[in-house]
Formats: sequence, structure tokens, C-alpha cells
Amino acid sequence: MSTPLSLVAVCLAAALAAMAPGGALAAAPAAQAQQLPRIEGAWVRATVAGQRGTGAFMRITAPRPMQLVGASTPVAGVAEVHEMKMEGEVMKMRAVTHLELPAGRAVELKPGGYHLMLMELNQSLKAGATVPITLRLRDAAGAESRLELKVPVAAKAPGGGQGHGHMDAHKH
Ligand SMILES: [Cu+2]
Repeated sequence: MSTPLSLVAVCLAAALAAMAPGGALAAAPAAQAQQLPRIEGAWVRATVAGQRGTGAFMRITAPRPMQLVGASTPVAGVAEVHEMKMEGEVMKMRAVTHLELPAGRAVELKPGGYHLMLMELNQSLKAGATVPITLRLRDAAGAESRLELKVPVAAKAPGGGQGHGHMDAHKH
């Protein structure tokens, strides 16, 4: 495992379990962290001046059944999980309450499909910059955890989906 950069897992579930009476669910934070999803090929689409919204994309592989239930980032007032769908001839997008992450199967957030929608941007996002994004996840038992990412800003998908997809923001 070599993620030199920035894949910091913060486990709410462990904290919650620790507070639970009886502590039957208590587990070491490290053990919990290993059960969080693997993120590959993450990027945020760069914006132009005045643009208030953009999308964030990545491939998410959960080691156990989970749901992506939300996201947040300091650069946007609102971050939502969106899906895009053809309605008749028109491509429409809408917020979804959760996105299923089956165990061991990569779920792709990509242009034209599911994505994280970042709205009410408070700054423009230039290619080469890095944006912190926190994913909120829920497991089958209802325990929530958070996964903190540092996601590179790019004009288009990095590497055309090739390569091993680590989150090295500064590889060109
Ligand atoms: Cu959207």
C-alpha cells in the first residue's frame, strides 16, 4: 500500500461505537479505516471565473456494502450526490439521497453519470489546485463514517482512466 499523499480516513463509526454503552461494537480505528472505500482517479472539474457549480468524479470501491450518503467541501456551500439521466431527449440531473456501494465492485462517478455536485462555490477552481472533499458513508448496520480526500482540480479526467489511479495530484 503506497498512498504517500492525502488519503486520510477519519472514522466516525469508531467514535460512535466507543460512546455506545457496552462497547460491543468498539473496534480499533485502524481496523475500521481499512474497511473504508478505496478511491481512485478522483478529480474536480476546473471552473472559469464566475462559475458557481462544478462536478467531482472518482471511482469508489467499498470493501463491504456501504452507501455514499453525502459530501462536503470548504470550497462549496453545497455538495450533493447527483445522478444524470436521459429524460426523453434531455439529460437531467438530480440529487439522490444515497448511492449504493456494493462490496468489492467499483462504482464510477463520472461526467454524464453519478457525480458529486459542488454548488455555491466560494472561489474559482484552477487546474493544478487541490480541493479537500469529505465523503459521508453509511454501512449496512447504519454506522456512519467519513473519508477525507484531497482531490486534484483538472480540466478533464486525468489519464483517460488508465494507470493505477492513485491520487497523486501532481502527476502530469
Ligand atoms: Cu449535478
